[in-house]
Amino acid sequence: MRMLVTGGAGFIGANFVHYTARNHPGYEVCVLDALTYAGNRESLAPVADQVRFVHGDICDTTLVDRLVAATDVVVHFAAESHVDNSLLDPEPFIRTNILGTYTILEAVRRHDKRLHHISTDEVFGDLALDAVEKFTERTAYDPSSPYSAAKASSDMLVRAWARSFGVPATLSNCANNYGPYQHVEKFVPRQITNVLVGERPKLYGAGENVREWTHVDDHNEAVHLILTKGRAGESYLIGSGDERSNAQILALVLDLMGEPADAYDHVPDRPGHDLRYSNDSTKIRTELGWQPRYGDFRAGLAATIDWYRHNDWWWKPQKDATEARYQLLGR
Ligand code: NAD
Ligand code: TDX
Repeated sequence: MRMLVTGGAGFIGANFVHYTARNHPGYEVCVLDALTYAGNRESLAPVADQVRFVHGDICDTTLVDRLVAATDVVVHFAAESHVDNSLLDPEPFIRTNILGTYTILEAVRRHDKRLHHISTDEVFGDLALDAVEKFTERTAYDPSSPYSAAKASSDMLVRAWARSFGVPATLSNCANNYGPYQHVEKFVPRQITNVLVGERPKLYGAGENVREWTHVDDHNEAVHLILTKGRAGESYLIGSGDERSNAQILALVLDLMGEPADAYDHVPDRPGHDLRYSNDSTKIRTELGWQPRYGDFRAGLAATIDWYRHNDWWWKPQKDATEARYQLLGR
């Protein structure tokens, strides 16, 4: 199996490449990544001798065409992924998430290749805190931010190319991920690394917003199942079922790191802040037999804290620039 992984130097993509090298050592993996501020080649260092790395842009039609022609399957992670950045400057989100996905789709159409497109539960908008219903594969798209609108657009393109051109594509919409190699701009690593550098963690608004936390390896195991057993043209929602408010997560981080429970700051809320995400993942559980292995969130979070504690060489170079961006946003 030859596999082209876009965005393989990012958080989930790099963990996917590690997972693939561990569990499918016979696969030939090629990573295509533009190494934006979010990409880090060091994340692939442990598997460098098993992976071919191409430094390039998914909007580069000629390059993408050549790489897609030489693969069996494309797993498409590359994206601009951070909501707060999309509020500061939406342009790269439109370019990479929409035009980049279009470029991939045209290449897989020309060469008749299998595509799996990685998406997010944010395309569905949000739920009330007390809502009984969850997102399902049939929930209407209702994105809130430039990030989620651009991801929703990319999903729509994938669906259209599958239906109109018969492109053998699948999609997945996963809930919030946590684990090693996540950029320090994201909620969990930002708070852990703030504690590690002696800064106070930052909670948006009252901290009542709820996310469904899924370990990155559980996400990537689901992606592998979809690649081998998923049905072309279908979408699959992925989520652990473990919902927690931001305030609860922060309390756990502080507790696990031996900090007082009130050792954090409230900062102004994110405009348009989605209240709650919650995925009904019955379809992937029943059709493909997926179930999360990281059932104990506290243990998974403790291991993640441990990883950041022991790998400051990986995240320290990004910390100051990240906090400078947050200063511009007042958060
Ligand atoms: P990330 O920001 O950590 O990594 C994105 C990677 O894409 C980086 O390596 C970056 O260099 C690369 N990239 C960006 N623009 C590119 C371009 N034009 N050409 C080539 N490479 C480019 O993101 P992540 O958190 O790993 O997310 C990966 C995917 O998973 C995204 O599609 C995201 O929407 C989706 N997703 C993320 C989460 C989450 O919790 N992080 C949850 C659900 C879905
Ligand atoms: O410092 C912070 N304080 C805070 O309270 C940060 C960075 C975030 N937050 C809040 C905002 C959210 O309610 O924490 C929650 C999680 O924030 P993010 O890590 O920015 O994630 P989110 O906006 O939920 O989006 C994530 O999950 C879905 C990923 O970044 C997306 O790529 C994915 O699609």
